[in-house]
Amino acid sequence: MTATQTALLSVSDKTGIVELAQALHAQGVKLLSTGGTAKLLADQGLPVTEVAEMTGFPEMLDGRVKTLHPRVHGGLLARRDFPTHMAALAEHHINTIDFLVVNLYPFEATVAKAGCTLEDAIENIDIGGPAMVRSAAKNWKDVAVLTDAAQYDTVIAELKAAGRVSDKTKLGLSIAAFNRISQYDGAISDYLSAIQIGDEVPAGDKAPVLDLFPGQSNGRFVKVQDLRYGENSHQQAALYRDLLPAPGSLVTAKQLQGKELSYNNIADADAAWECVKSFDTPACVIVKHANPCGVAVGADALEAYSKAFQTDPTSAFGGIIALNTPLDERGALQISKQFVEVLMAPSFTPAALEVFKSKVNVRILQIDLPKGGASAWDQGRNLMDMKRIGSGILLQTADNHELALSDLKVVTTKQPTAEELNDLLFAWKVAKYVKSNAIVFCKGGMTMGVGAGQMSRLDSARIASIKAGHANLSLAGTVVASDAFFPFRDGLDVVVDHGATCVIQPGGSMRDQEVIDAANARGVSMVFSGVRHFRH
Ligand code: 93A
Repeated sequence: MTATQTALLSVSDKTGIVELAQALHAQGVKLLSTGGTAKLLADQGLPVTEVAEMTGFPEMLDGRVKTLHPRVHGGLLARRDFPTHMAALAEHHINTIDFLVVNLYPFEATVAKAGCTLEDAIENIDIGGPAMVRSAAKNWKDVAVLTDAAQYDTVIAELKAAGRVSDKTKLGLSIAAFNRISQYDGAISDYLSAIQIGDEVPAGDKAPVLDLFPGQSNGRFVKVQDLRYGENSHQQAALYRDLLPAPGSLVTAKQLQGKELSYNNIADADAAWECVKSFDTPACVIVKHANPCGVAVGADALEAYSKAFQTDPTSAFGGIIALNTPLDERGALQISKQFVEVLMAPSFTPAALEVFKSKVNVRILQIDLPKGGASAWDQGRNLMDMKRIGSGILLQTADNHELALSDLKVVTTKQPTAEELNDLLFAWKVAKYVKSNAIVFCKGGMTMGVGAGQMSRLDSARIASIKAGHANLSLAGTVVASDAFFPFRDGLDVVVDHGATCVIQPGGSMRDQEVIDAANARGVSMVFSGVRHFRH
């Protein structure tokens, strides 16, 4: 080692600090330290200079200002290879600091304790510690920054062996330091955010906060509950919600009766709720296995439900039913005729709840709609969508595109009628929530046949037609929505063979002209939406 090196030690958790200081001292490193740490080291007979003595400034404001001084930050931040930096240090009588050993005020442990007051929490927000850690971590080539007792041995071993700490280790220490600071700041922001919404961040490791997308306002999740199992009984599962859930989202639901929700219940309920809340008028969505098997609008809950049920009574058995409108006794009596797993609505009349009282297994959820109705729907939406893949995660912004009448481009000679246009927009809304390939027949504000999740669009079209047949519904004069373009005319031919008179699809295929010609030849109208709604 050439010039004398200096270490600044300032730790709340004093584990291993004496041994580290002894080892540094044995290597000829000068020791600088803050009040409590300095006292402990001095008590062990180590020669240590207090930071206050070095800066010529006492610790003040009950310790809030201890190390926030240019003598400290100058010593940490100066680049040893920049003559101007070194000259500035010399001019101001500042010595370099080569090792920084800091662990922070125990904010996380403090707020995890029962009865922690806001005052306690605030006093445990470390300011000077993270500031020094950031300075040192930024200047990692010249400063080894230790933020965890588990790092002490490696640094000492390298120092003993080579008289210096390797660049690789110093960079690793810098990364660990920035990770620690971002965790620490995340914990503070979670705690304060939770206070602001009058909620409590559940304490300790029982409810860890997951910080999946640091820096994103909706990237932090708190555990709501463990679930009995996942999609299948051999899988473990838990529900987490956004730290600040959007109004009108499923996780804000109040369960009024029924058994605990299962993993699949929650996934299906979410699909149904997201779809139903996109309608401005009374609507009902029935979901099975993540797909709508019946969707309808109507004058009230009874009418919307009755129409939605008609689409596919077989699949609706054991379904998840979502309404965006209050449920009264008449609607409840009708719904109670079928086996229902989960029933959701913004409100229930007492008489409606009475209907289900004896059906103790029916899970009833009350969920407020986002204020401002479907037009304010974005309030209740996820900004980020995610899918786990092998050793990775796919992230995308959510599919929140909404189609307006003015977006439609009629591509056929025949124009859609006003009634067909209404149904087109309805069908398009539904298709967005149907797994790809999605083909949705609709008429009069209700689904008449839903083909979902097939690997070929042609099969989805066939299945939708078959299902309509099973439900004794006539597809004559229906409109059809296709979530993505028809790659060939065959899909169009199938839906027209079954009676469709008007089709909406994104367009954009190499063979658009072939499909347009087919529509013209068959005397139906077709519009392009210009957007695709794959959902996998
Ligand atoms: O109150 S602070 O935010 N202000 C400071 O200037 C400061 N400098 C170091 N907290 C500060 N620290 C923290 O003090 C360190 O991060 C460490 O956790 C603790 C060590 O204090 P002591 O050596 O007096 O026990």
